[in-house]
Amino acid sequence: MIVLYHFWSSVCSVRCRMALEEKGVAWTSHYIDLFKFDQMRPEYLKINPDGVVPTLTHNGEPIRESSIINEYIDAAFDGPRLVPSDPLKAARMREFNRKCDHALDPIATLTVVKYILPKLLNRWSREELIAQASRRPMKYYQDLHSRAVRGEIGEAELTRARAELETLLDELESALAHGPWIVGDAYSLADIAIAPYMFRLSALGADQFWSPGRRPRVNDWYARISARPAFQKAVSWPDENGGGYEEVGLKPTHPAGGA
Ligand SMILES: N[C@@H](CCC(=O)N[C@@H](CS)C(=O)NCC(=O)O)C(=O)O
Repeated sequence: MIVLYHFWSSVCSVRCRMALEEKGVAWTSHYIDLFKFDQMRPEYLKINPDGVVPTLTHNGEPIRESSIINEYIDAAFDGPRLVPSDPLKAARMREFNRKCDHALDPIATLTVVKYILPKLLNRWSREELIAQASRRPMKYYQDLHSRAVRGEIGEAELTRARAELETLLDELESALAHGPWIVGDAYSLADIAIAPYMFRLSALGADQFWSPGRRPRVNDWYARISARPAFQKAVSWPDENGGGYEEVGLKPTHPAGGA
């Protein structure tokens, strides 16, 4: 029995849905609605004490951390290999994955201000959101959410977040000099690690980071990845609480036609 605890738009959840779909694994969805604070329910904290998504359970054993979950999915299940068999390429893949894991911070900073807070404010009062922020197990999310609700994340911080992502996208542009995918010829977990960020950036209207004239290799890579059925399926999971990105005036784009 394979269960993914996940949320429709969470970039880390999209990563794991992408890996499961690429491998053709049959899995069961357990939806954790971050906008209803399901992530802080005692029964979920038993399998994920940090109160974050995703978590994969396989025969009742929980596996946490999207990058680790994806390595597990690749090792444990049949289907196309997503970790290169060549040790050097596998090392390059893990280097890139680690950079992506660190870049969750600037993604979360942009996201909380431009997308999550507006959605939450349609459902909860500021007082309720401050109280919920203080209940979060991770200090990082306590601070991020309470500062967002108090309006303390200003333009300077958002500019710094965009600059960090520019650096990551420069590294992506360089990596793609060696082949169609990040570690060369083979599509791998490195491509899966960053693709959900790109989709999120497109929703935030930040897809000016890449275009045929600006980072052309990134632009072509994103067109290739957007055409993959596993990507399209992974980014199309519905907002089970309704409203989607459109509720707050955002519209993701990708060359395959949007999700
Ligand atoms: N390093 C973790 C990060 C997980 C994480 O931060 N997930 C976000 C969604 S992408 C979350 O659950 N946030 C909880 C919240 O906003 O309260 C992973 O890669 O799985």
